Amino acid sequence: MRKAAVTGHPVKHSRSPLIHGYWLKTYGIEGKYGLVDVPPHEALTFFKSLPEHQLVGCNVTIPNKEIALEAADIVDDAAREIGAVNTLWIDETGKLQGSNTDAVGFLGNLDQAAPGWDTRKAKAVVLGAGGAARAILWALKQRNYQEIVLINRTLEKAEALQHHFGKPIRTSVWETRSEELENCDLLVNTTALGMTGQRPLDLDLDRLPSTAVVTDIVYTPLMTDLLAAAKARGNQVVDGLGMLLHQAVPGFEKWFGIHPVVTPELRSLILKDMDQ
Ligand code: SKM
Repeated sequence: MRKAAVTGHPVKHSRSPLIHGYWLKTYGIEGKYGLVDVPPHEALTFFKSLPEHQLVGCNVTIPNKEIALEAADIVDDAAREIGAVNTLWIDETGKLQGSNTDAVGFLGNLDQAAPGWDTRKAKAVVLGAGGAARAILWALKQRNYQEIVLINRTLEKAEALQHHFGKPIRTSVWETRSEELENCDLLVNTTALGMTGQRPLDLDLDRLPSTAVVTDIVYTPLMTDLLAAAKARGNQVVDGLGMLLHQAVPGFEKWFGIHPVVTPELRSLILKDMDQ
């Protein structure tokens, strides 16, 4: 019986067991997907000894993604350039491989929820320069956005990412966030502002073109203030839950051998769990 798990610290809030459990059942696979709390000081040893924990691989969530990058014997371009690993698996030769599927999850979500979202790609505005922003910047570069404006409250953090990822990223100070929405085709919030328990994201959408797509990587609540305000003025909006569902796809395929589909039924299952 093949077993995988989500690892993090804390981790009990994770919906990954529900997602993978749904696919195991849907495809009739006799596998298991659990949840293991791994504190950062134990993470390197844990990742390097997955077989001893009867695991063929695992998802890695906060705060261990950089440690997982260090633990892996082989990492793909996405993980190396993003600087974080969220999916680990043991390959046929016994080596530990690592990937970052958050970027793929971000793109998969938009492709499914807003087909054609990247037809116009003159300008994307990304709010926030934390860990999550790295995967988003990498993803948008993959789709050849002409200009990506990175805005963060601490400009130095944005500048460090701009330096790391290079063109076509340009930084701008937090005070310009509403002005920068002029001619914007895609607006992405990667900050925690607007999340349950956090302050709201204070953003004036007046200059945002009505054709712009707006997405938030936060999914609690599903309809953040940003998405509600954008929707009310006619913009197409995409919530963050789909990113979580789509980032899970490559891991499941590596561990259990089937490329699973993100279905409306799976989404409903997670939404039902979130209501409880
Ligand atoms: O990158 C993902 C991770 O693979 C799983 C996860 C979760 O279970 O909450 C969240 C993200 O960090």
